[in-house]
Amino acid sequence: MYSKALLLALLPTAFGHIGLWHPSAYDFNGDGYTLVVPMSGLSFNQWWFHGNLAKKPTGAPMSLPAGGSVTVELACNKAYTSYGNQGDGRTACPTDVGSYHAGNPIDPNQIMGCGLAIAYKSNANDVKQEDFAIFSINTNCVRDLKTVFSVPAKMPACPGGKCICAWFWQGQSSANEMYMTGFDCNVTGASSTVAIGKPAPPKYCANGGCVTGPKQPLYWANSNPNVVFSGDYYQKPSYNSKWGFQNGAQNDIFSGGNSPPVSNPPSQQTSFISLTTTAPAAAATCAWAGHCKGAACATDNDCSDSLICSGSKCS
Ligand SMILES: [Cu+2]
Repeated sequence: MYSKALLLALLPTAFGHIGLWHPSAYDFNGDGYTLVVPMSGLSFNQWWFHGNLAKKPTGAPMSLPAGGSVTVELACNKAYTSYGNQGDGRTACPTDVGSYHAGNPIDPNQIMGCGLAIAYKSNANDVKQEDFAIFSINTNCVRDLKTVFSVPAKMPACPGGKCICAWFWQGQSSANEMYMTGFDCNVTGASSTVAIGKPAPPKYCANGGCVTGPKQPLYWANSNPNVVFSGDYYQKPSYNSKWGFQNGAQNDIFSGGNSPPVSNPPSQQTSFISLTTTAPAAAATCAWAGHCKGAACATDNDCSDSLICSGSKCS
């Protein structure tokens, strides 16, 4: 007679789709399968973060090293990841090639790519659809359990050491459906302070007219889509050149970003403001910007280098 535990062990592992597995993910501690279920025809609250906003991660945010790369685990069941005990360490779904939605055997032409998006907010409940910008693409996704994403070198630091990220995918050989796994993330080793620009919705552009610069993820097949899908099987939303996405780090996402304001050192501002003259700032260049030949001055000390103050102007 089988014990209950043995009976459970004999039940087949559920699969059929793919999700991202990491302790930083929303619903990482669920049943090991529901997280991978595709989404189609759902209301916004049902599909956004896969409906898992309340199922907070228990792990630390995933580290995204600026200028480096991050390796994530994609699998049809948590059991096949390094967090389970049924995997081979390589294969995203050892028991079901159909989970890749790319034919059997896998047809490279049906591999649609997948992407990682980031929102510079620390609370997932505050993130809106237009906040997410795709910062990395792997056009050879989904094929492997361990999938590498390059991180743009110019990614700025996250507010309070935490951002909100999400993985997005869809298959070719499947119904019209999308996948989204939300997770906490953090950019490490940031050196730039230029923000990502305002992301725009992507467009199908196999015949030209691609959206350049920062782009939102592809939201479709559910309520609140942000892209126009023709309905053509071969024009499905995809994370590749057909929709304007290049493989690797998305280094063009900083256009339109907000640069920190450039200000002169206080000492220079003070000396300029103290002047009563209305002479315009000199256009000439010298070692001390704003104090070059022709600039307004009160004493020789207001002028750059060897220039002297003559007639209230550096000369
Ligand atoms: Cu599926």
